[in-house]
Amino acid sequence: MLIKYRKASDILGSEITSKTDFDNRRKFLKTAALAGVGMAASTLPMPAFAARTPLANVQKTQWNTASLPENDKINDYDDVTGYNNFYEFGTGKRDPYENAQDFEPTPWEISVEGACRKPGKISFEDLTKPHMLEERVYRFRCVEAWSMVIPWVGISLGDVLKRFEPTEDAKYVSFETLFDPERMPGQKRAVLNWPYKEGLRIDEAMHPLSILAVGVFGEVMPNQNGAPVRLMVPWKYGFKSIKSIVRIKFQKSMPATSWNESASREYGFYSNVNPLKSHPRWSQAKERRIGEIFKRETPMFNGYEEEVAHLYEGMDLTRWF
Ligand SMILES: Nc1nc2c(c(=O)[nH]1)N[C@H]1C(S)=C(S)[C@@H](COP(=O)(O)O)O[C@H]1N2
Ligand SMILES: [Mo]
Repeated sequence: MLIKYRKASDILGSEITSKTDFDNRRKFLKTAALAGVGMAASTLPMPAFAARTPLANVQKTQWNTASLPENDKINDYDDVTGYNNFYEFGTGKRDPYENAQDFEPTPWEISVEGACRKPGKISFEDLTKPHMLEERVYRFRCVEAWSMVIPWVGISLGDVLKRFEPTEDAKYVSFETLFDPERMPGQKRAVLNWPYKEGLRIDEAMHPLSILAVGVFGEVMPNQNGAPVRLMVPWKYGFKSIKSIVRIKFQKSMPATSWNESASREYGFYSNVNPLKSHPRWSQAKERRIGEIFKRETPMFNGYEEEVAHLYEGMDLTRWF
């Protein structure tokens, strides 16, 4: 058996419950929240939702569990899927879990445009079809100075991009999340310039660590984590890893990004994890691993320095933050 974190058969009997049970739980959670009952994410009951489906053909790679240092333990499933940032479903850490359950991520299409010879639309099924899915256990560092270790399932972003034959003009790649306020109710409030937008330099996008993630813990991506497909670039702050992608565009100029548009002094285009460059309102030198009490030091490029430092040779990373 390839995936050993959490088998579908373990989940089926014990946790998949009826819609009524689920609604009752949601009511309970709301009441508990109103009553100010504090609960750790990991003690909350899991709801039943369509996403608890195992993925087939997942292979382990050099980035699987075995490659992580002893002190980097995979976070609990309940933390990975219950403590999220996904403003399309609310700005609280618990909101995506609570509000994204009814989101329907199928059918799904991504439009690939711009400086490439073969632009077009690609369905989620076609996107993932020719690839063997890979498990990649990555450290994940949010700009808010918390972190987790997450076993993603994904495909190489570079392999996908090459299918569209980018041209010489493709210096950057931009990404956009679905814009549909009826399905993503957080978009009814102007907390960001919707749709959520992100971007990478083409060499960053083509780097073997960059993936399009379609699952976690060997299962189909839960809605709150960015179903059905999201970016995962582990040496950058978490907000670069845009969720629920519907558009990818090759372009000559540096793409606009939602967080940079909202606060350019705080969020630059590169957003590489850098303990030496403070956020204007807090230090980035340390982080709290979710599930731990004491802070850890944040490593340069989130610990992926050996793999990615060459991409930024000669650049002043305090200027290009
Ligand atoms: N579309 C979209 N993508 C997004 C976000 C968001 O609000 N909307 N939040 C980002 C931030 S700040 C983080 S830390 C990660 C969180 O990913 P996770 O919830 O799977 O841990 O998603 C990123 N991608
Ligand atoms: Mo974040």
